[in-house]
Amino acid sequence: MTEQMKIYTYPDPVLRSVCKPVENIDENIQKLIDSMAETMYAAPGIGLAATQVGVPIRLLVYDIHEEGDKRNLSVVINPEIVLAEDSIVFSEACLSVPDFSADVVRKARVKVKGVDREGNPLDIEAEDLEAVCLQHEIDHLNGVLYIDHISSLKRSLYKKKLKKMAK
Ligand code: GNR
Ligand code: NI
Repeated sequence: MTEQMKIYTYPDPVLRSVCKPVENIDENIQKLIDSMAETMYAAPGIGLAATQVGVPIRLLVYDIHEEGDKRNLSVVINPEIVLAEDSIVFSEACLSVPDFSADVVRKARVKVKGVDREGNPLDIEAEDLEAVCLQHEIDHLNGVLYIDHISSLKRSLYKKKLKKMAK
């Protein structure tokens, strides 16, 4: 049985955690992966980092296919970007930064190493949306949000919007 988890939102300090590597892929990690997947699909979102559900460890899940029968969960434990090339501008959103989106400059292609949920080594070559998603999620594991990559003017617009919504 799995349960959905709470997604922490900006400016919660947990989102600024620099996450620790996963050392043992045990039963608790398997449960966490299942709960994160359920939380991501329910949101709905195309990716989720453990930080966002308040667990500061280097684990992310993603699935860039939005259509039902194409969906295929990817799990990356201890991800590392080993190659990144060319630039892409992508309009990003984040489950932890509600009611906002903005263009971010990212790498268009990345190679990411890590391990899967069985502990097998992973070597992912990604481009476009998948590359953007991986960079966005790996940023989360380092306590970085996409709004850190936008202009301070746009960021202050978002902060104003949050204040208004809180009233
Ligand atoms: O669901 C999400 N969509 C998205 C769109 C553009 C760029 C990045 C993302 S990731 C986001 C889910 C999320 O917040 N993951 O951390
Ligand atoms: Ni996000």
